[in-house]
Amino acid sequence: MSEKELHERLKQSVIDMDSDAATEAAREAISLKLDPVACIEKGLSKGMMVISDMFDNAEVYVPQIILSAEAFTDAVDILATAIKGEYASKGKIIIHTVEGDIHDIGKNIVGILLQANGFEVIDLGRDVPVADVVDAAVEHNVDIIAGSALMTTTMPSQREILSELEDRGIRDKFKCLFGGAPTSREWVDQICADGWAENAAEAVTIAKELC
Ligand code: B12
Repeated sequence: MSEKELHERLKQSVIDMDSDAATEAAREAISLKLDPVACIEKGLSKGMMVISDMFDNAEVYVPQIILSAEAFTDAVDILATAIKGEYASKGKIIIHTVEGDIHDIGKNIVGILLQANGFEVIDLGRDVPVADVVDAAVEHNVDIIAGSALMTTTMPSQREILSELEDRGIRDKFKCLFGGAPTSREWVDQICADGWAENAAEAVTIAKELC
């Protein structure tokens, strides 16, 4: 089976909400020594995009999305074991999904790619209160605070993180890198964050610049 065919199978497994097919294709990709990052980006993520569009058009609903997300995550768990990070750490990053927001698929991809590119990544999970994000940044003495927001209603939490840093007098100790579908370069400029990226590959480039 060619690399392209396997990417297509991974994509289709997410669209079909079929966790068994996703894990089987992921295992096959590993045994064929295919690039795991390409499998995520050109296979699974493309499938998630199709499902996202179907969700936006009310062609599928929350229960189906959850099944697609499970298929996606199960396959990523297998592929991630084959992603090798560089030995020397390029910097320390905490990553999280902002308070009030439980969407974590994009955040997880960004975290995996950052790790694969030599960053030490501490994942705080999803729906993380602003104060906990700042506490963790201080405790782990990180270089970058990375935050994901998937809803227009939760984007303001990114601004609150910056306010919390200002209030504690530690804004200059951390670079803040934000992302998520409703965010934009204009948004991070408006709230005076340090970086924004549209996707996981770009997030790695910006993180390198910020460090
Ligand atoms: C999957 C999904 C879900 C799943 C989440 C599963 C999970 N574990 O994440 C479930 C079903 C649980 C869900 C629940 C809800 N959802 Co939802 N969901 C989606 C959906 C269809 C896809 C999101 C996704 O995973 N995309 C795929 C990933 C790969 O893309 P991504 O997240 O954008 O990430 C990429 C980039 O943005 C970037 N990036 C992401 N994070 C970061 C971070 C950094 C630091 C950087 C640099 C870059 C970066 O890189 C990533 C990789 O390339 C979107 C629709 C859409 N068009 O986005 C709606 C959507 C986000 N959901 C929506 C809503 C309303 C909800 C619910 C409130 C529904 C409900 N009534 O219960 C709840 C939310 C509850 C809560 N408190 O959070 C709305 C939000 C509307 C708004 N206000 O903005 C959307 C837009 C759908 C819609 N059109 O209405 N959802």
